[in-house]
Amino acid sequence: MKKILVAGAGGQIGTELIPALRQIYGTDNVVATDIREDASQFFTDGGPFELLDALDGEKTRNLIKKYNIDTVFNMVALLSAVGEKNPMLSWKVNMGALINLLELSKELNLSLFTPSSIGAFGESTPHDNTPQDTIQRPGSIYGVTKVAGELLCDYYFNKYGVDTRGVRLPGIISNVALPGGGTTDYAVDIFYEAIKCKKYTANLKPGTYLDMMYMPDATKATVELMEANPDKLIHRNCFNVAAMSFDPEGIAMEIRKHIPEFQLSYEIDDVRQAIANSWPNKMDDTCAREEWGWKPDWDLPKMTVDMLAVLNRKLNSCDCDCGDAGKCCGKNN
Ligand code: AKB
Repeated sequence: MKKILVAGAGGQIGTELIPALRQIYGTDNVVATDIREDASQFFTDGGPFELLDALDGEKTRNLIKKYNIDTVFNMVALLSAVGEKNPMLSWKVNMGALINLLELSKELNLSLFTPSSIGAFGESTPHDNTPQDTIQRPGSIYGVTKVAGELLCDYYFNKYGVDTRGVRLPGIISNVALPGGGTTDYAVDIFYEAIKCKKYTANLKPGTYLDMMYMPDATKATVELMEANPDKLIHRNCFNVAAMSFDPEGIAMEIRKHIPEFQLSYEIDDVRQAIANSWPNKMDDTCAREEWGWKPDWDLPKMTVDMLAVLNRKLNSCDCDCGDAGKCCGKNN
């Protein structure tokens, strides 16, 4: 049985990865860690939670030893839009956590999962059916850290034999914790506003197609890659994984099938739009399918039905203003 530590467990993905991992490997075998004390509110099953700044190598080493950890999931990251507000902090956090965890993985023989992102691609990348191995010249600092991270993880595997693995995640849509500071955040927010206010103002233009994925598929990709037979992995850092691709009009049309009066308007965020323009419309994930059997379970129609059902229940007890429904009701309540 794996003994797992998740760094950055209080983020959008970590909050759902922890329960998924605990269901598979046992509650006591998965240690949730986060720099924020209030992150512990997400984990109410009695499993271990530790306060940890993943940039603190000494404390991370102590926790890894204390819990006999053999596998680490590194979910620490400042996302793309917030990274543009403070590029130095983005570099410090994203690279600092990774290099600490790589060094500890080398020293203590750990397996290490680190997600990359569609953000690892840039303007000169082919945008349609973006290949696994292609040009990666991102224009955002987030993208720069993701490419550097992919290269570092491969370096540690090739030079030291560290078992590093990762996927290039699309925008992740979930009904538990909200994303914070990403370019694809609108695709979560739109559901809260559609239910609460029957209208939404998108910050990306119509025609801005991006890869997206429902959270259950993101946790499935993460777990399945870490369980994959290493002999079959030609690539390691990182695999394209795709599930669906849509623009703001596409998701609005899908929501309208359930809320016919839903209205979409636009107020473009120039920083997010520039980032989104440089990202793929849709990635080719053939290598993930061939090397470890990746296959998504959720497409846009199926996800929309589930998101609306779950959020309808959640928002029933939540009194919020239009334009703020996501932030106000988006907690784990
Ligand atoms: C972001 O928008 O920054 C993230 C991502 C696609 O990596 N959701």
